[in-house]
Amino acid sequence: MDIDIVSVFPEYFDVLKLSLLGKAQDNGLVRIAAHNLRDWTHDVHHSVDDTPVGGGAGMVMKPEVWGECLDELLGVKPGGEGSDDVAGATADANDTVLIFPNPSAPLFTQRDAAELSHAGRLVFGCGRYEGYDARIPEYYRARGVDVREYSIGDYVLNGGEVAVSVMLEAITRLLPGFMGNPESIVEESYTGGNALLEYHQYTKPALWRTVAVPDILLGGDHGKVYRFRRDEALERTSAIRPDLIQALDCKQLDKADRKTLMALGWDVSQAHPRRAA
Ligand code: 6GU
Repeated sequence: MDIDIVSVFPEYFDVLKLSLLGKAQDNGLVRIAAHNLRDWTHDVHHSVDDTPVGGGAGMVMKPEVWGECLDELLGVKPGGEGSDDVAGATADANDTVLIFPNPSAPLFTQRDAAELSHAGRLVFGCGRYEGYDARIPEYYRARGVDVREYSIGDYVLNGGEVAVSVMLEAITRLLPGFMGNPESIVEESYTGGNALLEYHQYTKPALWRTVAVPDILLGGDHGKVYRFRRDEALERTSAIRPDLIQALDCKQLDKADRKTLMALGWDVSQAHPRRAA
């Protein structure tokens, strides 16, 4: 997978050389290049932003600089002012996705990470300040580029750099050959259609200070261990993320799942669980 990141702080992405993502680059599984947006400016101040049209606080990233940068990275031939040339997208653009982190966009989920792990090339554009001119994604979308905007959660960051790091980690760990143990991906929270939070994990010793591992996990009865963990996952999800319980497909729940959910106050007689009256 080829990854390009555009930012006014490209050094921010030096950390991607560490850990598993660093190893994946050494192995040739991914190639990551971080570019400085200011390299595409022409003025002495290397300015990338300007005041918002219509007024308001802060600064907005200018479309011209992003345009020159993205035309080059995506191989899009610029269509000038009033141009109706919309056939400029690159030949290999069909496996390229252009992604802008944006706190006002739809939430980035595991489903998006899984889908994007199949792309051949990802180009991330990090906004700073109050955001970027809305015509940038609009323009490239109109030229046939697959453009996405995502938020990583309901809180505000100073720029897209951290959000890009988060999305990149979620996407690249799903690449075949990235993880030492691919099974650990299958069992995780949010994988598959019926997502639950994970059950608690323990290692040895069975008694640490005052706190013991639950007896069932030490008994060696795999059926009982499965049920214990499944019930714990249902209980924790019900308490912490009831929205995930409401999204479950009741048809995919077994009898014991239903019994546990009913005991937790859920009505499981319809397509999806609802709070029992
Ligand atoms: Cl993608 N960008 C910024 N600046 N803040 C955020 C975000 C993105 N997602 C959540 N907060």
